[in-house]
Amino acid sequence: MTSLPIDPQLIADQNARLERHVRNDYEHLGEQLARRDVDIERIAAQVAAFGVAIPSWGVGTGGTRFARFPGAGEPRDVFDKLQDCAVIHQLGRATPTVSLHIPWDKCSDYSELRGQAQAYGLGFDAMNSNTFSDQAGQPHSYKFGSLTHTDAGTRAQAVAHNIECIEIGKALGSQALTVWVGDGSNFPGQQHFRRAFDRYLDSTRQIVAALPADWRMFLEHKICEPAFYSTVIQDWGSSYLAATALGPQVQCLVDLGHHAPNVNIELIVARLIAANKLAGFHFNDSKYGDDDLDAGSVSPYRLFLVFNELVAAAHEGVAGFNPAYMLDQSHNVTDPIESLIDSAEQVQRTYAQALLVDRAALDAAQQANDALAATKLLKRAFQTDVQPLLQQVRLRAGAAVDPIATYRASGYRARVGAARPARAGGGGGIV
Ligand SMILES: [Mn+2]
Repeated sequence: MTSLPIDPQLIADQNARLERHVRNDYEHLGEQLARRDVDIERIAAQVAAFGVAIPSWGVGTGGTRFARFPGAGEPRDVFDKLQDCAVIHQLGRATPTVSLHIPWDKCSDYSELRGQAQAYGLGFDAMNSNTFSDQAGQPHSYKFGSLTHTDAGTRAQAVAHNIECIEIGKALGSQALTVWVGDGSNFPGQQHFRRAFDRYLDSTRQIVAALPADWRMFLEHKICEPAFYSTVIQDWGSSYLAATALGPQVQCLVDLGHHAPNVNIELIVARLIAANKLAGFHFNDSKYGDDDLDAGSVSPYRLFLVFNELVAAAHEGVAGFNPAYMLDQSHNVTDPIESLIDSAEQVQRTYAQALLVDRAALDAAQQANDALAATKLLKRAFQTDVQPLLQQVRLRAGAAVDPIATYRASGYRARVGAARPARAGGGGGIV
């Protein structure tokens, strides 16, 4: 029996001081929404059922290509990471699953890991493979690619690694594999574009053949980095072509940071929904490129417009619509636990706001070509302060009304700082 990492009595004590305010604010918001013919209890039930996965690598301090500045109590292995994820879920109740990365999260006993997760009330989301860096002792290097490498032995090694990720995922109860490759080129002429894509399809076909019938495979595209001239799965078009060639179990994952500047991401989302090829999301935010900043920290309205498409698809009952939601961020200057609690709340908040869009009125405005009325309907939903609703949902679930304040009051970081001695060294690199 594993006890939860934060004392439930502390949460109860902290909540008791705020409970009356939450009740009053929630009642007031309920009255406001009722005037818009919105039932606050219906929204609260949908928000309570919403979850976004935590990436295991997100609970460690991130870094840039220049340096990494580790914090106290960094997780040392996957069990430490799971404990940090349990803190995030206990306080926020918005993150019921963890997404693992192999080989970073390899361990000797996956049934023990699964049992530990269950004790925390956590499950496992998509598995993530790594063929963008070399591991000690591997026979072939990924310096010039993995699934698309010109050398057949290197491709076979990358395929075998992805199949190993599926096997580990099966032991943990996961049902999806996310494949992102750093393959590409740094010089014009370095790579034969069409042949590299064909090799990608040949390799990924072998991975798809190893997928259990109830699994999905998520293809994650990225415009650049680590290859800076071209990447093999560069954009949603390449991703869609591959997913279409690979069959119904394969879909396209949208990482918000993996697009060219000013790309209309919500339009891509709509296209993928229409084609029944939307796998899900890696939520984060950015100012310049793949910055991996906290979700909604720079462009909350863009995040809202993405959720507007998702809520519209669910509202219209689009067949097969079942996106997976995950955060994918690099926390360089904050306590990763605080960033992840706050980002999960931001995603939850944005979902709630998108649920407030008056769909019938929007349909009518679109039909009548009333552009101003249509855009104001979106703004009205986005500008609604749903904080009392989020607080009420957490209060009812036994989570913290103010999760960051309760986390700071718990002393958790200092506790794990003492229990997890800092490791020496630590080079640069994006985590
Ligand atoms: Mn990603």
